[in-house]
Amino acid sequence: MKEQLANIRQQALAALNEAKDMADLDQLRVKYLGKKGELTAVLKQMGKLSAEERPVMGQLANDVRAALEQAIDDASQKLAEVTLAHQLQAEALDVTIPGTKAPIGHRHPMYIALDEIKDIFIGMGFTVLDGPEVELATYNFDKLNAEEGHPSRDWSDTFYFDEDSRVMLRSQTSPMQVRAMETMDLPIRIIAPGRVYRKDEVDATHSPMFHQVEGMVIDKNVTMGDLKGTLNLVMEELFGKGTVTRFRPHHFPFTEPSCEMDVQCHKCGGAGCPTCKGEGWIEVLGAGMIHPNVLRMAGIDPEIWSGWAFGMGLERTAMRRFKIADLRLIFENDIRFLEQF
Ligand code: 2NM
Repeated sequence: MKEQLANIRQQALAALNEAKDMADLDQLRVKYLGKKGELTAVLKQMGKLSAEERPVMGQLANDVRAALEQAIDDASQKLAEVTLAHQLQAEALDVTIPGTKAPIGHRHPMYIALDEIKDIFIGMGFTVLDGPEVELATYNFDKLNAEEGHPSRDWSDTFYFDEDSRVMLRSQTSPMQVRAMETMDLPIRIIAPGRVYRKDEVDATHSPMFHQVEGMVIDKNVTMGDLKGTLNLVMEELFGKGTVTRFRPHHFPFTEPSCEMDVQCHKCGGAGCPTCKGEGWIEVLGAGMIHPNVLRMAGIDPEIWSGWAFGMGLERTAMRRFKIADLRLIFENDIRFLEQF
């Protein structure tokens, strides 16, 4: 029996030395120390021993058990250390490696253009106004001298909310200019950018919702010369020094006289090319001297005060500024398009 115990001890220690992982260790623990293990099997034979031998063998068996338990503990600890060391190496984190950049968006090209326009006007002392997109026809038409029967008041052109054509989606931002005339102290220098709505079919140059920037100045002794000088400066800032412009007579109900403003084509210098459709000029805005009726309806005496106003399409301005060929690109928000700006 003594020999059996010595064998178990020797074999078990040798096997423990070979153990590769915790599963191996568990298997060995069961094999040698378990209820049906080899050491237990030997102990079961103790009954056959004499009374003198029994305590000696008992002691020896306990020594073997203690030695194996200790060896298993040691091996287990060593395995844990090795596993941890491997893990630490495998999962090492180098905090000095630059991180992966999160993709960051940027302003939409149309709002880049709008911010440029705002900066130009703010630099000249204008205030930027915001206002409602759902408007009263009174403010959108009547107070702007567009009488009943004016073509733009037609149901085929305007989004109305009610049968009586009283409430509508604004078709221009001028109602805000009227509100400014009614509420602000004179003199006034404002611009009014924002969304406007017209019943147009979508194509390369039209959309039922688009953006406008309108603006106006009301002061004493304001003339058409102020209108031309100011707008010329704006175009130079927007399209570059030396930008050539021209003003053509036009008609709007809310201004008299009225005009449209062109800039000479930056591509061909006025000779005519695809960009300007062979014209040599590109239309940029409408403008004029605010009609005395409009001033009077807003409670401003046209004998004392005068003013000029303009309105320009923001999409078209952004398209010119960034050489965008199709209006629909502005609204589709395709990342591949937006990333270019
Ligand atoms: C345009 C063209 C010409 C305009 C006039 C006014 C107001 F309220 F002062 F009368 N606001 N906007 C105006 C003038 C708008 O858009 C093409």
